[in-house]
Amino acid sequence: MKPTFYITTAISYPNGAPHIGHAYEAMATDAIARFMRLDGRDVRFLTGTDEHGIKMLQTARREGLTARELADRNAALFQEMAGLLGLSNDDFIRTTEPRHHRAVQAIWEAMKANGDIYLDSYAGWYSVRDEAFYQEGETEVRADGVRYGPQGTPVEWVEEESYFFRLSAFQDRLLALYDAQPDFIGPDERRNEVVSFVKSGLKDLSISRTTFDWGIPVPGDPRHVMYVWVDALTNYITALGYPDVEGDLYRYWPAIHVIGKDIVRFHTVYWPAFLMSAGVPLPKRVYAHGFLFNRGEKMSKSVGNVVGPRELVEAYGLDPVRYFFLREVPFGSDGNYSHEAIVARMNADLANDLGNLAQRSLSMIAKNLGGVLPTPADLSDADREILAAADALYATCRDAMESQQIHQALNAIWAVVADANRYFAAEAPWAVRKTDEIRFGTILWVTAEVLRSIAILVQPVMPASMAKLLDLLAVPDTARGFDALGRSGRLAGGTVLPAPVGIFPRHVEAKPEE
Ligand code: ME8
Repeated sequence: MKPTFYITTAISYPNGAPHIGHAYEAMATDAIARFMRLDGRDVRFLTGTDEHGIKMLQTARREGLTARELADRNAALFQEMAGLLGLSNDDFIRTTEPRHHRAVQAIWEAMKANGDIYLDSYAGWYSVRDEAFYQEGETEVRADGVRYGPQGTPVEWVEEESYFFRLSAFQDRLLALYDAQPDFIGPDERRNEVVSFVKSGLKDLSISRTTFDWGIPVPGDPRHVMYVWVDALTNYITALGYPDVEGDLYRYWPAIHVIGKDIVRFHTVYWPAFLMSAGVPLPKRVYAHGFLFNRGEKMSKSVGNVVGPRELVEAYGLDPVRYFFLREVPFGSDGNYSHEAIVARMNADLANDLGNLAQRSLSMIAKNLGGVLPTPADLSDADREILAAADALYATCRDAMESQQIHQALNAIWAVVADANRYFAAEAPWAVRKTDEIRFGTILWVTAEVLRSIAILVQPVMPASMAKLLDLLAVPDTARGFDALGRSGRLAGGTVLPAPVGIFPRHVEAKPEE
């Protein structure tokens, strides 16, 4: 039996069309899911939409729609984005589905049965944009006279009857969790923030609202709908069949949650506390990526610099977009993107470094050897060295991907791409051919074999392009998993290769119209 691996993205608010921040999180999570599948895990990858709450309702009103109409219209755009980005998700959850309704009511009942839910009244600050309650000390009144929360969004005063979750009772258990499971929160910077937030003291959390009805009703008291974060977080277990914890899908729990840095508190304080209360085992890890900025500016509709995922994919192609974001932005840090930066990576890393190496070596096989992969003769030190560097990549990538350091895996791979280019230039097969056919064949075999390792390992990030490269190397579908890396899957001399074609076109600027 394969070991299971469960990974999730945050579920997005469909109060607008998906933006590049959503796409980034989805592509990164997809790359990890694909990596683990190729590495022999039984993977479950979940994404979806978070459709309830006051933010959705307010946006719908502004657009003259019902909340459900808005949710239906925009959830379809998120599903479309999953197709556009080539996501390999196994499920797409919408929090308006009956299966979710049932799971959320069940977790509420479980928390209540544990004595952690009580009725009182709430008076405090609320940010609709963050769907978050804040303590007064976390807010500030700015020069414009408006009071803002810690994420820079306006807060409003809320006063109403509300059910509360006894979060204050979980402070010690949460601190013990962060202590016992040091990699529960990553990166470390985020972990430190959470630990100090929890150490500073936790207040009970208001978890229901009475002033609107776009949400899941509280069991036994339908005047209240549940706080959208109780609802949203539960999606991760709904999708495994909760409350049927004996069901087949439940074997995938616990999860690794990939989220953005703005929602760490919900995932690492509230969520584990809800689960402890409900008697559900905790997630394995919560990893927060950074925010993407268009040339350093935060993307927002008001600033008008939102470039949608579709425009990016249409302009540069899917695989280059996936590669760009995952290589350029250390996963966990904020990052910038711009046309110039994307084109630079496309042309240097993809077209030149990897694309040209493949094109030049495979063309020599086609032209000089009738398209038949040569059999290597004795290996030189240089051959052995470059093969060893390629073989070592698996362990390096595995370590990096186990800790969500996608960029480190790509850095290591492209260091070997650079080595392979140096090897190819130094061995000068085009000159060797004239004096030593056998050595010529060996150089080309070694190069092809290095390309094979690279193509197998890059599949999670650029699935379509690497499928093409593996086709050019005549690697059968059954030999593209990580178990075929290294000696066990070496290319066999004598194999007939298909005619080489380019994998990565250079990006050429369109000429301005005369
Ligand atoms: O927070 N760069 O939904 P959401 C990178 N529904 N990531 C970004 C980003 C940016 N500019 N903007 C947003 C929610 N994100 C909740 C989640 S989970 C149970 C509920 C990330 O649509 C953000 O950090 O506002 C989050 O992880 C995801 O996109 C969805 O954001």
